[in-house]
Amino acid sequence: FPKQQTLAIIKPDSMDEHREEILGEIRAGGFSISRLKETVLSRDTAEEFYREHRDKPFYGQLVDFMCSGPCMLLVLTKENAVDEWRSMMGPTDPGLAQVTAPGSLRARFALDILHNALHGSSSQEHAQEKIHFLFGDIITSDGDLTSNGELDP
Ligand code: YYY
Ligand code: MG
Repeated sequence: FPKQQTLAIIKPDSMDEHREEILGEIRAGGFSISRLKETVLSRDTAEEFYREHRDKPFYGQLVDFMCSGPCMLLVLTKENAVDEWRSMMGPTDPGLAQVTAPGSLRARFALDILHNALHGSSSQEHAQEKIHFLFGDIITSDGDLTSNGELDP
């Protein structure tokens, strides 16, 4: 597999108790952390980020939750990063994760289907779009990140 980037977010429910352990797992999983930013998402940013879900019944709660406290935004680089990170996270619903992927990060750390610890892009197209949206970076055809000129935090 070629090197790929994916967007990961440590969501507000995991920031206090599990952030360090999650970062350790990310490194142990062979990902390099190409960008990292701790931030409180504005309501506008959270709404836009999850706009594909705007017609779902959980959209309002999801947006409220995502701007309820600090998040950690990460660009992860690895071969096959999109699928590898989704599989490390496990299913959206931690109840299902505990049954089908007991070692996964959501099985270990998520509280419920809404407060589910982590985000990961579901495709390379989504990853590119969301990385550009949140970091202003462009991914070149060889998989490298081209910065918009801002220094890494
Ligand atoms: O990609 P992933 O995060 O695993 O799930 P999505 O189906 O894209 O939903 C995005 C986000 O919405 C999910 O992480 C939690 C929340 N959510 C929810 O609160 N209730 C649901 N029934 C489905 C999703
Ligand atoms: Mg999704």
